[in-house]
Amino acid sequence: MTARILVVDDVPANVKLLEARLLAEYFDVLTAGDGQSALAICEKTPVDLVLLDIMMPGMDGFEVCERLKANSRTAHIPVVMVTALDQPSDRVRGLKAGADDFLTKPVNDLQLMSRVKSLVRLKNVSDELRLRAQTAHTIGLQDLARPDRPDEPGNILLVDARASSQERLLRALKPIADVSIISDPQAALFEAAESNFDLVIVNANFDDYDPLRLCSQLRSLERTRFIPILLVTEQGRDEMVVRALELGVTDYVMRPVDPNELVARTLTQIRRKHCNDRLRASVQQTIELAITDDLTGLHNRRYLDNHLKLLMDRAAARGRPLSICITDIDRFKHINDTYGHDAGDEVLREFANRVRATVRGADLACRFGGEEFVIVMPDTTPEMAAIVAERLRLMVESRAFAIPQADTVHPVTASLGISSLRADGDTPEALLKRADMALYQAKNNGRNRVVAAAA
Ligand code: GH3
Ligand code: MG
Repeated sequence: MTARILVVDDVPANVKLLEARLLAEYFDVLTAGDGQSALAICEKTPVDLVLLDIMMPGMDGFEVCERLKANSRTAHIPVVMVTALDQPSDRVRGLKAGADDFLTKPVNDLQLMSRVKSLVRLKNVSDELRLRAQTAHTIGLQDLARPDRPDEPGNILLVDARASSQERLLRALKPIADVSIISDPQAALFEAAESNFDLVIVNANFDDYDPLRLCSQLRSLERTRFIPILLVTEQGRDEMVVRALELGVTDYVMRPVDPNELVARTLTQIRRKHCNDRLRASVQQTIELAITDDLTGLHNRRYLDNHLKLLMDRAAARGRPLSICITDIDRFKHINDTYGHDAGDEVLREFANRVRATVRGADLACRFGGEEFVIVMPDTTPEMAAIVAERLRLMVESRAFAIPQADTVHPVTASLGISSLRADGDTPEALLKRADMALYQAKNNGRNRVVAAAA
């Protein structure tokens, strides 16, 4: 993981110390000795994380944080406030100023690295989302270009053996999330796999159960491996924390738990989970958009070009038949000319619906171009294909198409050409070409008919 981290502190020795540790982990480090220059750096350079001291002459850390969060160009940069242990009120102020997390002086390595890595991971996914939103906006896909949504409340599973600590943690978490509580770790694993949690908090307080066992099981199950895990553990159990982080536990808090710290870390993990979920959904959506025809919702030509070869190879390998049908609406130009382009679009949509209603689930229906559609039918002989094509022809002819723009209906017919896979070697281009020639025949023979290519 590489990231650019800005260390802000007015005491040069403190800056040097943090800088050295971060450099040792191969982070890229920038430094600032006061609030003004920190703000200037964040404006000018891409920064992935700010480690911010509170007590500084002139502008203090709270104000720097508030200003960063108020500026749309820097609001997305995570801020970690470096606070003194004996000043719990600083954390409340820090949260109000928009801080994402806290580090306590003197800063220990484990804390430093887990906080930094956790927030840099969050920044990476949210950056990717912002980038995609930008691209989507540029190419006019408003649906994908939604700006960052406000934080949605999270769903937390709290695994905790003791009623007293359950109570205490619940009090801190209730204002920011829906919390389910389970005391038995095995039951918790099932619950996590069954429901949709954004975070599992594991309190390491079981009498004779190793909490890391649950963490590792959560990491290995398909249904739970993307859920962040926050471990709550005893002060001084550093070796357990190190093992937990190695296992893929996302973050930790030490007992006695400071509610503000718990809230900050919980919010970070929930945000990251939501960002990740949206990222995965957006990848899925992008794929669907790339292979779908906008107007009709059928697959588009790009998809057919890629998929037809696969279907043909599979049929050939199994010695199964495969047929395709190209269909073209008759005198479609006339519909456009009479009722307008929008009415034409409406007819295309309805035509696609009738195609969809005719074919089986295993068939592949695509919009090939303007008013031309292709249906690929695996496991279908030429005779069967002729029956399907005839059924579609009738479906189109039998019921006139609604033209809402002119408040009328219009009779529509289509011509269809079919061709079938040759056993002695065939290509998608040749198969399509034969169906296209048959379609041309159907048009020549008077339209509104099915013609099969010669075998
Ligand atoms: P034929 O029976 O010989 O197929 O005659 P036709 O009028 O259907 O064929 P032609 O190729 O002459 O015209 C097709 C028209 O389809 C021309 C084009 O403007 C129109 N078209 C292509 N794509 C779209 C579309 O997405 N929406 C609309 N409304 N019209 C389209
Ligand atoms: Mg036509």
